[in-house]
Amino acid sequence: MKQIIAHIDMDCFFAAVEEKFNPSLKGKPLIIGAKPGNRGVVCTANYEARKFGVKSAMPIWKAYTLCPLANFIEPKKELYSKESKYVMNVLKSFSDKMVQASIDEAYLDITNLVKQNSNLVEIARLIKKEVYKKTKLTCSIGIAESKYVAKIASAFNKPVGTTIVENPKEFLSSLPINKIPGIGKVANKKMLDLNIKTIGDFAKIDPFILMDFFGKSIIQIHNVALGIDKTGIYENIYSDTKSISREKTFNQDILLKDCETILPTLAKEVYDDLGDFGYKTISIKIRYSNFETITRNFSLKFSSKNYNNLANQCKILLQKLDENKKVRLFGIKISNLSENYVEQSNLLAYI
Ligand code: TTP
Ligand code: MG
Repeated sequence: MKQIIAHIDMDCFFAAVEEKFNPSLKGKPLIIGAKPGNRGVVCTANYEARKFGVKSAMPIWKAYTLCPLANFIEPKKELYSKESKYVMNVLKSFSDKMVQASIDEAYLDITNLVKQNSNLVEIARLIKKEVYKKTKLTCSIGIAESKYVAKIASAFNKPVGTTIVENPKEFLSSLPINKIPGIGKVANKKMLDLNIKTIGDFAKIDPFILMDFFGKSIIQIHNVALGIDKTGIYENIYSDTKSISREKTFNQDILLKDCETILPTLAKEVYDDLGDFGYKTISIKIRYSNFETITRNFSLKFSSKNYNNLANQCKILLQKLDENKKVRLFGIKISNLSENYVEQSNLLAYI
């Protein structure tokens, strides 16, 4: 039997958790992020605030301009992580093949479940009902034979939506090209330069032409567009391109040497998102008070999954810069991620 994968993504997760613990916030625009008047960005907004054009990662001053009457709440990461664990536990109860992909999303291989109940709408309804019963939070679900198509599908009909994809090529064809996971800002711009606007446009292009522009890794992404991708929940076609990052904009510029104080917290947030991956490349980003922005990278010989390694390498990268310069933003990124990581210290032990 062919594999069936469900991608579950919580609806406006941080905002929904806030509403759960304070129901008086419901029904009105709610923005989680920095407080207006401070520097920083929107983490997320509830669906009422999104009607005003408020989006994740938007500067908070812009969100305030669009929706000044919204409630603004600073994020409570520990609370959201705790709620995330409850959600993931519910999802695990449906299938022992489950991979958490971020704080609010997971892939479930439901092939075995489908053997008992072939009604996919019913399965999705049961999952949503159980998540809500145990957490009082809602989610959206996409179901397909490929994890990437399932992910695109879960975002198709939000909130509380279910999208089942039987014909992936047809389903994807009219969607904008940047809906394919892995097509970020840079690739999207290149695609538009090539007059590729939709996933359907992309599917029609000869893969050999695409390789000239995007390299070999584009072939698997092209297979998603063609509707022939069958990537399972434990596989990853994006390990080269995937990265995890966090950055912090300071209310007042700080000295570069003071970035070391917040480094452990930022590194921990990045590390906590790593899930089953190991990282190879560590980068720091610094924006000085004059907006000059620099990045510095370091690549390990082997993948690591070690927090101290990450924090130490960031510190070393920071210490190479001019410690007396004023800094507006500090960011940490890990990339070159792989699921089959081997801890460097273990390898050395064998040599
Ligand atoms: P998402 O699942 O991307 O967004 P969401 O759950 O808020 O909304 P949707 O209904 O569209 O799924 O991200 C999950 C959480 O991650 C989100 O609630 C807040 C956090 N987040 C950030 O802090 N910064 C970001 O730029 C994004 C995209 C998310
Ligand atoms: Mg979500």
